[in-house]
Amino acid sequence: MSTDHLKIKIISHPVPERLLDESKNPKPHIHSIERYKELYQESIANPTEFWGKHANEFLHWDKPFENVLSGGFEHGDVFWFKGGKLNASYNCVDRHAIKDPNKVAIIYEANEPGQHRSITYGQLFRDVCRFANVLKSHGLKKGDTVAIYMPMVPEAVVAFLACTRLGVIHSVVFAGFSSEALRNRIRDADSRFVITADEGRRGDKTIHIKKIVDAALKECPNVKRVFVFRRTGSEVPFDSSRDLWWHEEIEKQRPYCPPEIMDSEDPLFLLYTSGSTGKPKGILHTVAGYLLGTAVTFKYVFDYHEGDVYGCMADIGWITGHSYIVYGPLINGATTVLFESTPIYPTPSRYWETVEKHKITQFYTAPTAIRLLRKYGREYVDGRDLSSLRVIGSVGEPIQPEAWDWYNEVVGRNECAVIDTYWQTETGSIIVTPFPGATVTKPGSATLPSFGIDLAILDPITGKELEETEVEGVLAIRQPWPSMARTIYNDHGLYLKTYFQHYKNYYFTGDSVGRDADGYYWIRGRVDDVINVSGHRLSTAEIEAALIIHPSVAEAAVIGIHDDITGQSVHAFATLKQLQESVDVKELSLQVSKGIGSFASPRKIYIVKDLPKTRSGKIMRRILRKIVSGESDQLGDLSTLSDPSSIPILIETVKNS
Ligand code: 6R9
Repeated sequence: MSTDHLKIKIISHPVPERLLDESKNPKPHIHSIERYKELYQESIANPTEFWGKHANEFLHWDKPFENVLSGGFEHGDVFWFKGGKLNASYNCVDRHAIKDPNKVAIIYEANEPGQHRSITYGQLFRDVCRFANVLKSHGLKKGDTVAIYMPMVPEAVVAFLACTRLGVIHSVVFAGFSSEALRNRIRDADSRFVITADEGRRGDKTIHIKKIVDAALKECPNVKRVFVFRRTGSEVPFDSSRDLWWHEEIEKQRPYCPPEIMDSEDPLFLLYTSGSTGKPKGILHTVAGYLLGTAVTFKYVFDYHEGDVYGCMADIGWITGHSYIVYGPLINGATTVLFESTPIYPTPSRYWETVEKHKITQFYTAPTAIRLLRKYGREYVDGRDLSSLRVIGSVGEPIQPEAWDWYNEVVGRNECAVIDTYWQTETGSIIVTPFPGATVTKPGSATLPSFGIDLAILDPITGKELEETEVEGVLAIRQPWPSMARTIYNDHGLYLKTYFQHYKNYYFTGDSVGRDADGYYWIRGRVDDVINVSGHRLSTAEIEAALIIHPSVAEAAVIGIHDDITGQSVHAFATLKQLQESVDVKELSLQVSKGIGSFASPRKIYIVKDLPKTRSGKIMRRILRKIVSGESDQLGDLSTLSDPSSIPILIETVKNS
């Protein structure tokens, strides 16, 4: 598929001058495209030297490693930093607490505005040690698994780090999953302990966390202990033979706990991904490689400098929260914001008030939030002092050029680097991204590979590598990188099959991609989101980008439906901006014809109130596909859906149109 039609409206953005003005800002670590290319070349041509050097610069080793890399994709036995020994919590906390105990580690922006507090590295150190001692006193030891089901409170971070201090593997379950989903994840990982809270608060909603845990545990006989952090103080069910209050337990413990010294390749954590079919996969990351990958990308991709205040709005229950709220920032000794609320509580200005109040320098969110705020309009952003911002980032989905432009102009005031960062739970850290001081950006493109990421575009059918610059295909990676997932928990066969057997000698991302004449990468969406109409290969993301240009459209989701003649036909769903009652669907069709070509214009357009989304904000096109195909009775696993009540309305709308 050619990208010619997009080039007309895509304007390249140079690095904002303000970022390169050393009288106003720190000099970017990667300050020119030449510097990027030099480091990138080095990282690909000589990964052993590149990563060996960085491993010594970014991590504290209790015993130095003997060998940088061994093993490979074929058997899935990649092994980084053999012989090395280290501890994650020591690296994230102790060394910074020793150097500067009063430096703020975490700014907790609580759900209710005005209720924020800061936790210094010194305090974090004591809290982590105390809670590690609690876990230890109940018999937890290296190699055990613990489920964490917590709201966005600093104690959640303490729980992560206390586990890693003991070499206990944490398996965080987003505190929005149902009891059934939680139960499946506890059982699959064989977690013996659960760390949770009484309740959570998000916007004007209360999440009955403890009740959900109790329901899940009815079918988890192996769980012996539940630690309950008191977040709201409401009365909750409490089984005194099993449950323990966090605050009572830590009182008993002293604030020092020696770190368990781990091997480089020991497991660090498990995180379940919400795969589109079948049961969720427990992605396993290991200590040294994961920490190094997140540390290096955090510093260079966000251009982190001492004194910055970094704010990632994701939830710690997702990989973005793990890598870029907790591990990446803390390894670097940064100040990281933990945001408990929603972008629209109590008003759609909440993000920007938070940026203003804490003088956030790097801000990281998802396209779904950007589209939502764009729908409310710029008056909620204007008037806020956002001058502290240097870098504004996006992750999770392709970002449509329209949303990118809005983010750049309204939030970034054309003075910030906009970084569209592409990566996955499995990659552990960012793999395609602009670098703030170096990369010319193009709205909608995640631009260029990160260090050590050896990208290839393959023909999806033949698996042959497409060597020319301007090609379309599926995205794969040629060489191992430190933060890649090492296995799927208890199913190494599935790991090999999913990532390494589709295309021999490559890691397969599952995403389709285009590369333009400048070598820039354009992520089109998951391979199962690609539509083929009469031999024209179309991406759902691209059609959606065209639809969202229409002034009435807030969000769009596009799917391919089987058609005997053309192979597939395009069906589109759209939600309208606030105060828009209706829209002429012919205009929307025209928008797609104009943007891409009439072959891409939807056979049918449904105007709906809400789109089905996962709790992390990804549109679930699989559900739309089933509904339109008349298979509403076979919607499959809905456990990751954020609002199941939207489904019957959707079915009705489709039926009536
Ligand atoms: C970090 C995260 C991974 C999938 C990935 C892709 C999509 C993420 C993107 C993007 C286009 C970006 N994705 N970032 N697509 N542009 N900047 O989201 O991990 O939840 O595992 O999702 O998300 O399809 O394959 P995860």
